[in-house]
Amino acid sequence: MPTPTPAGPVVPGQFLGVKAPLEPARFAVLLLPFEKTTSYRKGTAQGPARFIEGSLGLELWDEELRRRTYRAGIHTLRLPTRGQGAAAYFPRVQAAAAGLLDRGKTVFSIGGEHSLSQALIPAFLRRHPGLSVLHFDAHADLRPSYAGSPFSHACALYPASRRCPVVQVGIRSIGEDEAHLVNAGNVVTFPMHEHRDLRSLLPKVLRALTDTVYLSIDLDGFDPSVIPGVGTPQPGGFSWYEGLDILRGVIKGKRVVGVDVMELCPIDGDVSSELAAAKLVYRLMGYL
Ligand SMILES: [Mn+2]
Repeated sequence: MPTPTPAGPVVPGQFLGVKAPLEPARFAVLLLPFEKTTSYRKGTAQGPARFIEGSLGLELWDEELRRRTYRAGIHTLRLPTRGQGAAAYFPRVQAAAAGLLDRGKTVFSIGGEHSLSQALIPAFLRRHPGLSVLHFDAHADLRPSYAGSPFSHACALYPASRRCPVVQVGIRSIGEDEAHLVNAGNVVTFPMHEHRDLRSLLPKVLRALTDTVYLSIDLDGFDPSVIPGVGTPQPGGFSWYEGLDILRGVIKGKRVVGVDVMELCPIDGDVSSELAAAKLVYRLMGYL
């Protein structure tokens, strides 16, 4: 466990163990423990709680950025599901995100399953009509519906792809039934096997995005050797530093207005995934 911090003693349930009031915090961490449609490994409902536990293992001083990012203020909120399905829970998610946006917060939403992005992205689109989405994922997630549900994790980006540009990186699993939606319409897809050279990938990604960007990160975009605790792992993902290079490049080159980090599915006895997820969020806050 970390020692008491300059901000005070470790506060359970708070990102990094540091409590900050909503005002004047720069960042909001919105915990969304929603899981209804997982199709392979189950357990992402535990993702947000384990993400918070993982964050307690981090140093508050960011060794790469050489600063204490938490001093900008990070307020942690959770939105319990009360057993609700997507039809009832997603409007609450959208309203929560919109309320935080109205207060000028930079919102990091933590899942939970990736279909939550269907509730989040519209809140950002309403506020930023020129928005585009960087979709970091192993899976294309473009199916209009899957296993009988349009709210499936396998459909996470379909609604956004009908409304705004969606740029996909890390992709290495595409269903035959969604292949016609890849690199079509608003969607620009950079399949992993064709884009192994990151130095040439980043400029292409920046060209495909608009100026204002929402980051939708499925942790399985990283290689399972980096983050094994995901619902549907796929080999051949980004290394830790490759992933950071892409995300840092987009944050530096664009105006990133919101981030979601989805599909953390903890493995009992292995804290590496939740620690990596928490470190990713803290590092992205630092880049911002
Ligand atoms: Mn995925």
